[in-house]
Amino acid sequence: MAIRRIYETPDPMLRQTSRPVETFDVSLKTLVADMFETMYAAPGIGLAAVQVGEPIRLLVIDLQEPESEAKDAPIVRDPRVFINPEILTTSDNEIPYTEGCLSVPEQYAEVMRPDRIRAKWQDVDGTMHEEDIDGLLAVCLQHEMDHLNGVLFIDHLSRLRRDMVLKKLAKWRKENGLVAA
Ligand code: GNR
Ligand code: NI
Repeated sequence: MAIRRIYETPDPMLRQTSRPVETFDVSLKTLVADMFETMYAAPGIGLAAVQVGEPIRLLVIDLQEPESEAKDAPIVRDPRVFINPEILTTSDNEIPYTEGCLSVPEQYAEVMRPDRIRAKWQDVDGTMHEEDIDGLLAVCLQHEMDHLNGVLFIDHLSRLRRDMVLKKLAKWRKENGLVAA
């Protein structure tokens, strides 16, 4: 297992359209394991393969919710793999959620998305699944599926709000010594 480098905006890697996964072999399973390790280390709740430089239609999600409301409740891991995912239907009702992205580090903004989707996808063995999805999983799956199409959450914002986020990102990178002054 290995932690992979996460590509960040404006790297053109993130703007590619990822290609379908055709071979469900052992190298795919290695990539999935690396993606979980990278996502947990970041930490994040989702990661698309293109974010680690593999433009294929694969994403992982783990909402990692606490077991109870109690402070210090153990985190329950629920790793989920989505390969060649497709959205079959979306609800008419859109809700706001404050999103972040490991490829737009430390920046957050409210995005509107349908609150329920019906999706189908394959798992690491190539088996098909179909499910109704809502809540945070629906938000995260739509965010990750955008990555497969070269779309970032900031693309859903008005030009003004997007420019504000990018300006704050540049400031954050400067303050953290991530770009030349
Ligand atoms: O870790 C992440 N948190 C998050 C919060 C709200 C909506 C979407 C996300 S996904 C993000 C990790 C990431 O960048 N996935 O592509
Ligand atoms: Ni993201």
